[in-house]
Amino acid sequence: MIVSEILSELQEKHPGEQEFLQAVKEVSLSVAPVYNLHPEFEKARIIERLIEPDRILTFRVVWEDDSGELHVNRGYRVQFNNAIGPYKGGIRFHASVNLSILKFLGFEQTFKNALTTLPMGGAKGGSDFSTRGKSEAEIRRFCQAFMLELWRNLGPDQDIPAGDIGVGGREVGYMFGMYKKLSREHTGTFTGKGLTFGGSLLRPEATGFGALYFVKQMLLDRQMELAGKTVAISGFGNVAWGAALKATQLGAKVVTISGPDGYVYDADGICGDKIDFMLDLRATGNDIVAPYADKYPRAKFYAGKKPWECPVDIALTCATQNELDIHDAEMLIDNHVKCVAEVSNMGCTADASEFFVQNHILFAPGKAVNAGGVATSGLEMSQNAMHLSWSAEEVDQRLHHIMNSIHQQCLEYGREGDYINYVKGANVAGFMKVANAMMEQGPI
Ligand code: 2IT
Repeated sequence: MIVSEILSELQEKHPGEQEFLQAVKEVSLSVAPVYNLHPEFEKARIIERLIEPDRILTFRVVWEDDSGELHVNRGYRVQFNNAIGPYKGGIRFHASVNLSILKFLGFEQTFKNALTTLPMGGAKGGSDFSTRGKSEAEIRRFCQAFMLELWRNLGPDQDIPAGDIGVGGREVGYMFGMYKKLSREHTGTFTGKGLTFGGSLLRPEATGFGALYFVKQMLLDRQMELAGKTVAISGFGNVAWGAALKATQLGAKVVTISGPDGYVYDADGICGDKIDFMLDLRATGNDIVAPYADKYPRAKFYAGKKPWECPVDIALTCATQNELDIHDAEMLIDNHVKCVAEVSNMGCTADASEFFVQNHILFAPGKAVNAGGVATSGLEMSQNAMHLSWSAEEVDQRLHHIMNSIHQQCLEYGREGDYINYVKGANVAGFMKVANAMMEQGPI
């Protein structure tokens, strides 16, 4: 494989798909050395097949607002690769959603799911619909309209969606309800469901919890402890909440959260009822974090700024893609950051993540760090298939085990002398599993 050729062809075919190109570039640069040791991969055109999704569904979603006006949005499902299991991945509702973003997410999901050790292929879906400022009834009507079109392409062994940005338990509930009605089956076709209808204990917390188990393991490998460390978190949604909760439980001090409006710094630590308050903030639907500083006046709100300017031991991106750039990376390093982990998918820009690796900063990519979310979705699928539910302890134990196994895979494939290159480790480990499955199944 000649990476530059792959990329220039892709660039020519899909010139506007910056996020997708960024994700493909990172993975292909990591895997090129191993790929080139396997002439059979080249012959089977594995990389060319991997960067072309199995299929892309796009559809019109028409919904009525509370004043009787009709609106038209675009819905998508990118079924990226099902070599190792049925399509699995979240649904994102956000004004920024486009094909480039969903292709990057579906591509990343394919390798992430391979790392979980569970049999799940990669997919992603969503719409350029934003729940911000919408009424409950409008959100419900949108979810139902979205499902009316998509449902035929889903199934417990075909494609199993879940939540992502803008899609939480409420939206999954409405979509699953419509799916169930149309298919006349009550199966595990969605994950992140409510606990009364097949949801798994701990799924809401799982991405954040898993991320902290992973970070703890990264630090341990360098003879450091999580307890006593200061942590900057971005975002204040479901993932940030789980990360703040587990970081606090493990003895670290979370000092920031952020929103599109800026960030708050709380020197006392964001713990106890302040973590619960994150959920209240989110529930307002206003997408602003500033009210935290009104409620807790010892905290300070910095309008229009990102939390990466704060001196902290650990930085965790928990909001969205490319939210930490080279300038932020330089500031973090100048402030002697000890560990940076992407909890959001592709949280760092390409130059920022390269900069961390070049400077031998302890740094890990989203597909390893945040895989606990989809892993626990996999555990929800298992429980649904067996028609039973596990205790929170059982799910937590399995999640912990899976995160340690992902860390182990990163060590195995990412060791570069004394340094662990987690980007390379995660990419190569995930790639090898998918590539070998594709080889065994023939050129389809
Ligand atoms: O990015 C992700 O891994 C998710 N949004 C979760 C996907 C899932 O199927 O649980």
